[in-house]
Formats: sequence, C-alpha cells, structure tokens
Amino acid sequence: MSKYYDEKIETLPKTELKELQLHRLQEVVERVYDTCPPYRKKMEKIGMKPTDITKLDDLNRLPFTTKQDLRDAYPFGMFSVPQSEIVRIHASSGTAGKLTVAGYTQNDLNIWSEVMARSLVAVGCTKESVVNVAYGYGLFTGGLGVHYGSELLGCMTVPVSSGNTKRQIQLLKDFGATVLCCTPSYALYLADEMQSEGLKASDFTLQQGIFGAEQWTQEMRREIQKKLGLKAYDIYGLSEIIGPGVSVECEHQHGSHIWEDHFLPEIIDSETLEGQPFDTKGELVFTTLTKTGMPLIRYRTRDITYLINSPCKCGRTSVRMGKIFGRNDDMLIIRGVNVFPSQIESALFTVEGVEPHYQIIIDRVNNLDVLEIQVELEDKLYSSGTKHLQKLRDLLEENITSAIGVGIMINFVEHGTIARSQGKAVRVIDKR
Ligand code: DLL
Repeated sequence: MSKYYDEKIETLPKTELKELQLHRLQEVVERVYDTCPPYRKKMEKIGMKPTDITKLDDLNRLPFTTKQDLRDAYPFGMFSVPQSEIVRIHASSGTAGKLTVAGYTQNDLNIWSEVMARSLVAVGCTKESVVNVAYGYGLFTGGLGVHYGSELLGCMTVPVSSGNTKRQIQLLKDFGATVLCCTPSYALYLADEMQSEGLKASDFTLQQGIFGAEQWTQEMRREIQKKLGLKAYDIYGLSEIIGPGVSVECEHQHGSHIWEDHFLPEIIDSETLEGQPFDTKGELVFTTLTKTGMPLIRYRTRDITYLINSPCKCGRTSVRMGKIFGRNDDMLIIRGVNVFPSQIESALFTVEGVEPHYQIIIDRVNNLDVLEIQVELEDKLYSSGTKHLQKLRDLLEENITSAIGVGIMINFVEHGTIARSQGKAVRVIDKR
C-alpha cells in the first residue's frame, strides 16, 4: 500500500497547490457573499467584492470571522445552503454559554472522511489496521470524524467511544487493536488502568496512537509512548473547520501536515491582526476552501502555534503547523505575567518520577495571585522519605518558576486524587 492516501494531491508542487487554492478561494468567497448575509454585510462594510480576489495575498483584505460571529448567528445563521441541504450537525461547548454549531452537507462529510483517511495513512495505517475509536461519539466531532475516515480507508473500525474503561481494555486486547484514537489524557488513563490490572504494553498489539482534541506537550508524548508501547501522533482539528483531520503528523513527527487544498492557514498577531511569517508564533486562522454547508473565511481559532514551510522527508508538500502551545483564551495572567499551562506541563515532566496527572489551581490570597500545582508521583516515591520528597518539591518549584517567571507551590497528592478524564482534561481551576 502506498504511503499516501492520495499521492497526487498530497505531493502537489507548491505552485500548483497555490493555483488550486486561489481558484477555490475565489469560488468560496463568491459563494458566501451570495448566500450568507453575515459575510455579505462584512464585505460591503469595507467595500469589497468577490471579484477583488485576484491573487492569494488578497486573502489578507478579507474580514476575519470569530467565535462571537458564530454565537451571534446561533444556531444556523452562518449556513451558506438551505437547511434542507444539511445532513449532519456537530457542536462544541465553549467557555461561555451557547454552543458553537457546525452544519455539514454530504459534500462536507465526504471531504471530512477523505482528510481523515489521508490522516490515518500519514501515521501508517492501512486497510489491515484495527482502529479503536475511543473519542466520544455525539455532538463532539472526535468519534464520528475518525470513524468515517477509518471506514473509508477500509480499516476494521471499532466505535467503542469514550468511557467504560475496563471493557475498552478488554476489547483492545481481544480485537487486536493496532490503532488507538482518543484524547492524550484518556490514553494515559487507559495506560494506568492497564497497569493496575497487571497488564503490560506487550500484552497488546497497539502500533499507532492518534491523539488530539486537547493541548499536549512533547514530554507528555514521551510518557504515552513509553507506557503504551506505541508511536503517538498528534491530530488537530476543530468543529467549526471540520473536526479532527485538519492536520496530522506523519511518521517524522515534525509538525502536522495541514490538508491545505481544503483548509488555508494563516498565522496572525492576535493584537495587531497582522500576518506573521513562517516559524513565528501567533494565532492560527483558517479559511475553508471547499466546504459548502458552513464555509468559514479567516476563522480565528484562538490556538497558538506557528507554520513550518520547510520540506518534509515524507514528501508531502503542504505547510505544517507546530504543536499547539495553548489557546490565547486559556493563557493565564498570574501577577501580571502571561503563563500558558503547556509551559508548566513541559517543566513538570523534566523531573523523574512525576506522573502525568496534574492540576493547576489559581487563587487570590490577600490580593495576590497564588499558583498551586497538584501533581501525582510514581508509587514508590511516596514512601521515599520526607527529605527526598522535599528535595523533589524544591527541584520542581525551581524548574517551573524559572520556566514561567512566577513563583509557584507544588503539592504532591495521592495516586488517583486528580480526576481522570475520558475526553478533554480539565487542567486549570481558576478560583479568582
Ligand atoms: O477537538 C476536534 C478533534 C477531535 C481534534 C479529535 C482532534 C481529535 P472541538 O471540540 O471543536 O474539536 O475543539 C477544538 O480543541 O481549537 C484546540 O484548542 C483544541 N485541539 C484540538 N486538537 C488539538 C491538538 C475537536 N492536537 C479545539 N492539540 C481546538 C492541541 C487541540 N489542541
């Protein structure tokens, strides 16, 4: 089997890819202008017509779309087709209030299955793979998104969904699953449960893990790979753009390939809204080039990363994105200093014996922000004596403080104290 799902498109020379993108951009802008009032209004306001798009750079002149725009149009006001053309709805819950709704035509579901099938092939899946889909099925896009791609590729697809961990472990074993798809935090939970049942990685046949839907660090990747004995790949996506399969890592695990013939990426500075060059961190913005149900123009994802344009050894020509550093709305401001939870996670795992179960708790005491990190340790360390534990605590406090520039307090908690997640983990509790 080829190492590509669609070799022609995945290895299209950059100049041809850009031509295709321009052509598709012109089409989609014309479509939303004609059919979706919120877009028409925004463009009219700045005196712009679809015919003004004559080169790819003209994208910069188009207005952004934000989560607030989707909320204002709740539930179906951003659709660009009559409701009768919509065959599927997904939604994600944001931090505040209303759900963000996405509507898909049959065309969109076909695109989604295809980009997911490409993603599965990119991490090494074939028709022979047994794919355990442990993302939740429902309004969340994880389960159904991976499911349809896996079926399209012809894999044996197990729609086990998230939760029911004991049965999950049993089926992974009995069905000989080779691919595990779930959030990275659930992968760790599974690994822990396997261990407490006296099972080892070698009791399973797992080869690839396809993990995403939440931020996770390289350090977390190493932990998961070690515990589950598989290669852990990052998959990225969001409901508004399509779901999982907007981008994925290949075997080189050096940035995730964005399926650019469908999703056109940009990085902007969130303050000035200016476009940023390759390799520079900023907010990721996407324009969907082919979707028909709810195309999005310059959608601000709030996710912080950078784009990589250097060639990849796998031969795919698309731009890649680095690991998500965090979301600009989950950046914490602690005593005036900007802190991303991912910085804390990275620093935590530099110390041997720290388990990947932690929670960040922020409070305000006497008008001062206080940051406490509750973390679990390897079992044997709990009985290693107060002196040793104090040394470990000092080391962690020092490492994290120097990584984030703010003093913190480490609190070792008993094994199993930090709530395990079956979907997206809650890492931060802000009591301020
Ligand atoms: O989480 C889609 C998905 C499902 C992606 C399964 C990958 C696997 P939403 O619920 O709409 O969609 O949440 C989207 O989750 O804006 C990011 O903040 C975050 N996110 C998704 N994938 C990653 C990732 C799905 N690989 C939001 N790394 C996005 C970091 C991620 N954050």
